[in-house]
Amino acid sequence: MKTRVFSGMQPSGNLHIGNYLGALKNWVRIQHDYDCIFCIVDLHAVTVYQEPRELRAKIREIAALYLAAGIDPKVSAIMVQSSVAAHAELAWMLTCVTPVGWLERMTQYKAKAAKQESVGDGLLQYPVLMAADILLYQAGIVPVGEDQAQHLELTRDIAQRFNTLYGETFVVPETSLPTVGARIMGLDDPMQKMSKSASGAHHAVALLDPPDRIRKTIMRATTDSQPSVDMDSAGPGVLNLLAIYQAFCGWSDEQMRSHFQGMRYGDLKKQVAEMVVSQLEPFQQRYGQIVSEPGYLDAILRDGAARVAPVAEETVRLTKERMGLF
Ligand code: AQP
Repeated sequence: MKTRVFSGMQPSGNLHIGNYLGALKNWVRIQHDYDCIFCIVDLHAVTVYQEPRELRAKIREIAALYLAAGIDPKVSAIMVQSSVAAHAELAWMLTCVTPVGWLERMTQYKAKAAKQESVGDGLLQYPVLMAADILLYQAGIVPVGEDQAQHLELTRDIAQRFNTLYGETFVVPETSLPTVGARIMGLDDPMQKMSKSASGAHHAVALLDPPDRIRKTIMRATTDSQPSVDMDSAGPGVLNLLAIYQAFCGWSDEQMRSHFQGMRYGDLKKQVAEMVVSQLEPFQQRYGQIVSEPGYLDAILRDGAARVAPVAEETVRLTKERMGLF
């Protein structure tokens, strides 16, 4: 039997090249080797306010982006988190074995809570829901970007704590990070990770940005005071541009060095921009075809939910039995 893989993205804001290089590209690569479930985690998105009509549209947009990237719905299940009620049910059971101190230590919680006047409980509970998403399907591998590694560690801790308290119930999952592109940084500020919720106009390249905008954003990227690339002393902005190029084209470190060493920053940016444009153009064409077929996406999402629901229900049944619930 193939090892199960679970991963997801929040339908909050526009997916960017960080989401693609950190996670989605990896999903496409491994989908034939594992039993994959790729989720649109809408219950996570509502940990901060989402305008309902926009959220409904975003869920379908993310599904179309998964397909455009190359996820094959005949091979992998694509589903929406809120369409399988067991996610929320298991989350409650796991909440009851999770010390609040574990959640308060999460760096993403601290960063997001610091930006809000009144912090919703959902923001604190977010990693428990994420643990439920993964443990519900007894996933062995979770391919994510580096920003989610801490949440994955917490998932492992929650699974181990539950297994110790109630007996072997959950597979303890492994994190899978890409070797290049695990943490793409903001183009306007290479000390911050590229993020959907960041506000800067030239912070990120969104997967659906038109070529002109992609070029403009990359040409404005923050670098440093040196004139040209020195692979041994490059600052974070230049390293970020090189990482984007390498993650898209798959070159080795040696190929990168022999191509870019000594190149002027203006030329580096032009080459990165053309690489991103050329990779996203066919992707955007496929996206256009997918969204032009009425009913296609909803049918895929219904099918995905129907495929995974029996696994989820069995895990909830087992968890309830272990806990002595009715
Ligand atoms: N900058 C990044 N570099 C590499 N991988 C990244 N991921 C996110 N940002 C980067 C990976 O993308 C997947 C989906 O992320 P998410 O939708 O769960 O949200 P997130 O991790 O919180 O990403 P964002 O873009 O920063 O969204 P907001 O601003 O809404 O919080 C995950 O696998 C993540 O690791």
